[in-house]
Amino acid sequence: PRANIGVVGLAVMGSNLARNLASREGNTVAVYNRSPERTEALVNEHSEAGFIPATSLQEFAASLQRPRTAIIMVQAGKATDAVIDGLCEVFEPGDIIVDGGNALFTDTIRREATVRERGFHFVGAGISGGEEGALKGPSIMPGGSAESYETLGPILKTIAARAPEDGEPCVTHVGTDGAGHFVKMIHNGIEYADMQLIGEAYDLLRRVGGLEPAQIAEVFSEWNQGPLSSYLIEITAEVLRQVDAETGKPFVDVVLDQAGQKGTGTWTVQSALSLGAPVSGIAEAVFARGVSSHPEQRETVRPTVASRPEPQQVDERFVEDVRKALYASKVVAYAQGFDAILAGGREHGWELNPGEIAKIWRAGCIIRAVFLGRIAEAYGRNPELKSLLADPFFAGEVAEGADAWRRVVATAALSGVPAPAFSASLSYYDSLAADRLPAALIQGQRDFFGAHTYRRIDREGVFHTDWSGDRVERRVDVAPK
Ligand code: NBP
Repeated sequence: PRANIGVVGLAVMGSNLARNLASREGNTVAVYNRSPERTEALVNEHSEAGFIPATSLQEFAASLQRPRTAIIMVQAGKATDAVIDGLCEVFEPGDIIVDGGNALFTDTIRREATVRERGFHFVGAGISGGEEGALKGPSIMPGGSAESYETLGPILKTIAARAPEDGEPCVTHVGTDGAGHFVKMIHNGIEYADMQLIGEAYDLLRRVGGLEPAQIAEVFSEWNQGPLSSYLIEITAEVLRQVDAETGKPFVDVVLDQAGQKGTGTWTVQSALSLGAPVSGIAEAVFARGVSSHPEQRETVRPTVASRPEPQQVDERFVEDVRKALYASKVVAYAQGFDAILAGGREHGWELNPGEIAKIWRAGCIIRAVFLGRIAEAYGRNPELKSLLADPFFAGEVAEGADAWRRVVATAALSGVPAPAFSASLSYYDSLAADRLPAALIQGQRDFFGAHTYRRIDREGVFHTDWSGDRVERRVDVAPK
């Protein structure tokens, strides 16, 4: 056996990952795909890679050094289970099976338990960065046992993206069983929020600020030089600069305004809801895609809206205001995302390190940004941080932009331009900052209709007012669930 690593599943992601692995010194890569044509095509097109092709899983297993380490890159779901079963037939105890697909983390928890029973290591690894990342260097979020990471970690370090700040590879052992796929899922949720916030900034600059797409592209390119510098801002400028060859119109004006999704944003929000983690920025981003993709509903409602407001008059300050609103809302989205990560860790018994997670997102993945280095620093300063918004650096940044943020949200509302993620993020910030919340009134309502009881600000204990009788307050012993 000559290969130190194998890849099963040679569609675009698996092929690119295999080529990436083969291009790094010290790796010899075994490759296998259910349909042999894909294997042949890869090996023929990339003879320089020195792949060891296999036409059966037996042959694949025989070509791997022990402990055998194989990365599965097949369609998430049933295909993954089928390949895991197949590998368990031909591997031996102690070997390492890695799922690099986009699995739901609860599936990974289940698979890890089953595979471990059979004596193998199972690692669910979130891999971000799309096709190009797989080929040139992704951000990798492996879960699984610490023991398997001793073998797998050094191999993954050879292919991971490297952070521009310090050259560190963007991979770390995230936590046990499903931790890697969980963190990858939240990454995708944050990506939804980031994209929505950028979309709202564009919409406001255009519809209120009166700028054309090409001008907005310039604005984004300029923003990309500062603290907002990120892959998503960079590609936004590219997309806005694009002109449709057929019509000569801006590309954004010829694309149907119905956003697609593959479901990872929905998973993030569902999981966060179960964890009691309020990820309103991410949720609004998922909802906004949902609203956009029901044209029949939009077409029914649009004519019923009698008068739509004129865009507010804005001055030259507006562009900078939007930048600050975008930045502050982004801080909130990440604060919420990291809260969800930590809540998941508590729920599932993972010792997640938020600073390390921020670090491995600095390159390779879609949300890569200068900003993530700042988040890593914040958790480095205080690993027990209760919210990113409480970190002195981010608190200062958001406070500095707060007036602009408020002007932008108010301007959007008065202009009739939807800005769900901007406004939800601002409300979240104001909620955390408020001296008192109307939750007190809600407790009163709950006690009124359901005798759900409440606590007082001035005394220990649990209380209930007899709303339907004498309206006298009584202390009760146990709060009902
Ligand atoms: P696909 O998701 O299109 O899956 C195609 C691969 O699955 C082929 O190799 C196919 O083999 C194999 N396969 C299927 Br389908 N059913 C199988 C079965 N029952 N047994 C064995 N193999 C089976 O490939 P992809 O687009 O390269 O994505 C691979 C994974 O990476 C997915 O989980 C995807 O969600 C994830 N992904 C991640 C990113 C990212 O940015 N991180 C991007 C895109 C995809 P065949 O050739 O014999 O049909």
